[in-house]
This record gives sequence, structure tokens and C-alpha cells, in this order.
Amino acid sequence: VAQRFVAGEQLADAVRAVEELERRGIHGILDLLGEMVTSEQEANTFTENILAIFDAMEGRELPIYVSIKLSQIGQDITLPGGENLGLRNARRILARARALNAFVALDMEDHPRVDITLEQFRTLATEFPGTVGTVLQAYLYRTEADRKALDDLKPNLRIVKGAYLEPETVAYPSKTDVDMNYRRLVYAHLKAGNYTCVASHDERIIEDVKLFAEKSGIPRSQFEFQLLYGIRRDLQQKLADEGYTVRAYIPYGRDWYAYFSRRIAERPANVSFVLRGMLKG
Ligand code: FMN
Repeated sequence: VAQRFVAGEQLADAVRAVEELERRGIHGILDLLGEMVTSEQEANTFTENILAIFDAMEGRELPIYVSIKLSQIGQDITLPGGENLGLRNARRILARARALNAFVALDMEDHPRVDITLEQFRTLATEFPGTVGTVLQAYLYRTEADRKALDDLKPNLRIVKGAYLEPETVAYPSKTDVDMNYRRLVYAHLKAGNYTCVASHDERIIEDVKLFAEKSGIPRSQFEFQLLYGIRRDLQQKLADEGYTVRAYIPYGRDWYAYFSRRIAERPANVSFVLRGMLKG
């Protein structure tokens, strides 16, 4: 059902998707679906399965770029002795990533996790400089302050609008405000000299970012465009053909339901892609 947005259930399906994209000049971001894990065993299994990505990619001479959710590897679990399991598992993943010159992004989840995720990002970015990045969401009021507070790390940040259903007490209810804040965050991060992942399918925003970079003398090597696998393939190809770095986020695995629900919620038109996929068999 979710075929349009998900590469498949198996890691091999996702690796195949990366190779196909690479032939078209687009890089991949591998994302093993799964989140909000409550058992230690399950969190450790996810960690092993994420480590398997590095084994599968090693030696292919393709960039290795993985996205993880800290809630998937134990952020909600405190071990006896007080250690956070998510942080411990993230260290295992990052040690492996560093050895392969790979990159790992920490996805941003719902608002109650922002504080702990940014705190753990700070710890990890200090221990594994250049190997880890995270995500900021333009819909949250707090985000510009978060961006400033991270500036000393010179962080690699992905800027997104935000995909979770958040209350007005923490997030802009109006799309105009979210879009405005999105541009503001991207421009500020670029101006501060930091690497910026512009993750959106919004063509007006993408065009504005291109113009801003040109006008401000920001080199193309300081930013990239990121889009979701299966969404606006035409736009992905156009940007790559224009010479921009483009990465597509490729989810795979069995736990596609939450991911899929967010895609439908943000764009009901996505339902029709899925229905077409179903009709095709
Ligand atoms: N939303 C989040 O809340 N957290 C994330 O970590 C996150 N990662 C994303 C990665 C990529 C490559 C893209 C394209 C989107 C991501 N999103 C994430 C989803 C966006 O917040 C947003 O819901 C989606 O892109 C639709 O908005 P658009 O019109 O800007 O494309």
C-alpha cells in the first residue's frame, strides 16, 4: 500500500533504491522505519538493524547517509545506573559511521522530545564532529532560539516545516507563518556559514533559497536540497540536473504506518498516489 513512499520492507530494497537514484545524480538517505520504542530489546534490535546498513553499504563507493530517530533506539529508556539507552545506541551507530566516513542525521520528532534530542545532539556532535547532524522544525515558535543556541557547534542542520500535529501553544497554526519562519531559519543558518539541508518540496521556497544563495555569495557546496523518496521526482531530477546536491530520504522496513499517516495528513493528494499504486497491483 505504501509502495509509493517506501522503498520496500528489506534493507536490500532500500540499497537498490539508492543505487537507482545515484545513476540519476541523486544521493540517498537511508531510513529504517520505526519510532517511539518502549522496550530495551526492541531498541537494541533497531540498533543492530541500523548497524547492518553500514555493512550493506560498505565498499560500494557511494556516500553513506543514514537518518535515525532517537526514540527508535531507546531515548525513552533509562538503564540501571541512569544512562539513556538512546544515547548509548547512538554512540554505537556513530562510531561505526565515523569509521566509514558516513553521515548520520537525527530526525526531529514531536515537540516533547525537542529538548532531549537537542541535548543529545550536542553531546554527540562534540564526540563525533562532522559525523552527525540534526533537524529543526520551522513550525515551532522556539526554533530560531534553538538554532542560535546551537551555533557554537557549527552544526549541519536539516530545516523542515515539521510533520507532527502540534498544538497552537507550541507551533504556528498558519502556513504563512511557518513558511516565513522556514525561510528565515535557512537564511540565518546559511549566513552564519553553516551547512544547510533544505528539506522541502515547496518550489517557491526552493527558488527563494537558490536566489538568496546567489545574491549572498553562498557557494552551492554549503547547502543541499533534500526531498522524500517518491515525492516530486520531477523536481528532484531538475535540481540535480541544475547541479545542486540533492538527497532523497528513503524509508524502508515494516513499520511504515506512522510515516505514511504523516504524509497523508500533510498532503491529502498523496492518497491518490497510493491508490494508483494499489490499482497497478
Ligand atoms: N519532519 C519532521 O518533523 N522531522 C523530520 O526529521 C523530518 N525530516 C524530513 C526529511 C526530509 C528529507 C523531508 C523532505 C521532510 C522531512 N520532514 C520532517 C517532513 C517535513 O516537516 C514536512 O512535513 C514535509 O516535507 C512537507 O512539507 P513541504 O511542503 O515543505 O515539503
